[in-house]
Amino acid sequence: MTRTILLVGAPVDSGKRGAGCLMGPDAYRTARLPGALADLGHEVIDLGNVTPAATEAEPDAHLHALPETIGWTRALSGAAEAALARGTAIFLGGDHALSLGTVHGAAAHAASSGKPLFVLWLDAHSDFHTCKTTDSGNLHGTPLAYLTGRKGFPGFPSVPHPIPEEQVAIIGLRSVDGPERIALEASRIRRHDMRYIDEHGIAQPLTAFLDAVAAAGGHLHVSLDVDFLDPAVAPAVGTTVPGGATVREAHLAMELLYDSGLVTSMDLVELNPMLDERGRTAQLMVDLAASAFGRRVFDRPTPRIL
Ligand code: HAR
Ligand code: MN
Ligand code: MN
Ligand code: MN
Repeated sequence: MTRTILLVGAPVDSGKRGAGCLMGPDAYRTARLPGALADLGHEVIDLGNVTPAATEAEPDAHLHALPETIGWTRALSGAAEAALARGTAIFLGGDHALSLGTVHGAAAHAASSGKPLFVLWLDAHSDFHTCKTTDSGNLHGTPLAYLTGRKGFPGFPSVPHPIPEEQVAIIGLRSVDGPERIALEASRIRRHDMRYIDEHGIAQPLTAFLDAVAAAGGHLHVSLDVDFLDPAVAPAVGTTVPGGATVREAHLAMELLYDSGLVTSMDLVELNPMLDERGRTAQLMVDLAASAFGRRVFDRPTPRIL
């Protein structure tokens, strides 16, 4: 199935202290994401980069760059809703704080289409802190709490369409803070840590989730954090955790997503090109996106000799 794919640059770098994710959108363009998708027959429209909305929010002593992140949330929600009205949206991050906005907008789009929105979070982390529970003060660790409607986000846009917890699945977990663990265990969020993947493979929990999305006739937003991957294959991220997904586990997840035909939007987050090695992480993320939109394993191009 060929689609109209809108690329939306989201150079968000306010969600944590180490800078560099603002270069992510251009790294994806340089690694030829638009061409890779066009090679698969899709119509690809690069909408360029979003800029944060102006905000009157006050800085907070504990929360890093709060006003900037609120401004991004507002701008990206609108950009996501507008892009989704035209086709399938891929958001080129930027750190994971961008999902505060993109999923907020995707939820509005789904609601206006009369469809339930499901969210697949491929991440080492659960990103389930509120502004009150975060120890680091880094807002990239909060989007799933915000989007599921938890309290504790003063100054942020209200969440008129919270994602019901049972419509969220996190796969790849191996670093969860104490308050997140308590909140997760009290929630109906579906979650599979790396031990579960080791024992059962990635296809089983993912297929079960996709079956639920299909049965509900839902839209599906996928949020792919670079640190879902093992740092040995994806070093360009500030929050590496050993023991992540292999190259093939990640590709299989993308291939199953493509086969499902369910993906309506996707975030590519946390790529920090400052930390990359000869662009290999950017290239892997581009290859994963290509798999998610139809590239088959035996169709992979022969790697170029650098
Ligand atoms: N839980 C930690 C914190 O809140 C680390 C969060 C890291 N988040 C991301 N995205 N890199 O998953 O600071
Ligand atoms: Mn739609
Ligand atoms: Mn994350
Ligand atoms: Mn993460």
